[in-house]
Amino acid sequence: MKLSGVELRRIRMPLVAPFRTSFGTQTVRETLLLRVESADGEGWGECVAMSDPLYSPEYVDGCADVLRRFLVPALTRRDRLDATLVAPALAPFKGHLMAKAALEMAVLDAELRERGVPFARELGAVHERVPCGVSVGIMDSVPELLDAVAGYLDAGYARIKLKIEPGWDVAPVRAVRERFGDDVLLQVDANTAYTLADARHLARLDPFDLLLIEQPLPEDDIRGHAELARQVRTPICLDESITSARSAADAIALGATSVVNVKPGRVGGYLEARRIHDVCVAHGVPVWCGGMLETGLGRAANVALAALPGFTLPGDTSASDRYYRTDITAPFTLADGHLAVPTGPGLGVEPLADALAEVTVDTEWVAA
Ligand code: OSB
Ligand code: MG
Repeated sequence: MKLSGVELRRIRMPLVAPFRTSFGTQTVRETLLLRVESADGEGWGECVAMSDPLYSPEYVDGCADVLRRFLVPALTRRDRLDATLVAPALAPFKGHLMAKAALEMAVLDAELRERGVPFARELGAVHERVPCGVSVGIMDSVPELLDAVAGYLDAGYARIKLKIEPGWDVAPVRAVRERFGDDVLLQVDANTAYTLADARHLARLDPFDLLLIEQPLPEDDIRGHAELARQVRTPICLDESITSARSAADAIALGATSVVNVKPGRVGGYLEARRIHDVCVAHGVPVWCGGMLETGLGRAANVALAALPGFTLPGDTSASDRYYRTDITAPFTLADGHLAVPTGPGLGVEPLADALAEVTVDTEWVAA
């Protein structure tokens, strides 16, 4: 295909409840959406960067800037583009993986719609539905947390992930185990809030039989994670540290991670995400699909990815109503703890014009 241009659309969606992690509290999701246009149709991409560079160096305004000035022009100047050519065309520009991922997602959606192929089939999915977990933010009190977890378990979520930080770790985990029992699939996510000096403290989570502890240490501390893995029984799972199939292979080889959180936005797109899946399967390392509070667009693609055979743990692929009162696509709803993998061409979902208009803050056309 030949792109005629790309629309950058900024939206703002209130979250149904504040979401607190070790890096801050969010009450609104500001998201950059991309719509690529060619003579044969269009495709949608969702950029997972947040308003502030707290999870990774990327942020919404920075993504819009690099897309408009460098990434979009590198694609619109090509006469014959397909999704496999996007990453190589953008490779000269360092970093900016979330901006690149959004652009590749939009081109892939456009291409697959044209070919009549669903995302899931293109990626190699083997399931029609995927079991879903939920990421539960840090709360002001343990009773408040227990109420939230009770609600999610009643809704049917197959796994609970508790956000933790120093001062909010052993006590909430113990309280959830005491109240809901040992059968609940339970894991924690520290978003880099600890150091190796906390190893003995983190070992106090060992008795609670957690599935994993996600990203306890800073993202560049691979060796620290390998050392920590020798000092605690809970499996270590890297999120922020894994930015490519190569970094996944390295972290596995070094013993820094025995489970991997795959987030397409963090690694430059769905095609690299699939390569990470393949590397992990080859090493016998289980993977699961992370989330970034996506709208229905990103959720559709994540659910397709989560249906690949190596995704053996429930993902942070929660239903639309866990995040938003009104999604911009038909809502993803939980049935028996699962979300259905979309079957239509491309993402298999589209923004609903009224819902999209309602949350749009700004649109900008970047012409070829
Ligand atoms: O670390 O997995 C994370 C949300 C925003 C940024 C980082 C993370 C998260 C979540 C929520 O844990 C995942 C989701 O439900 O989308
Ligand atoms: Mg995480």
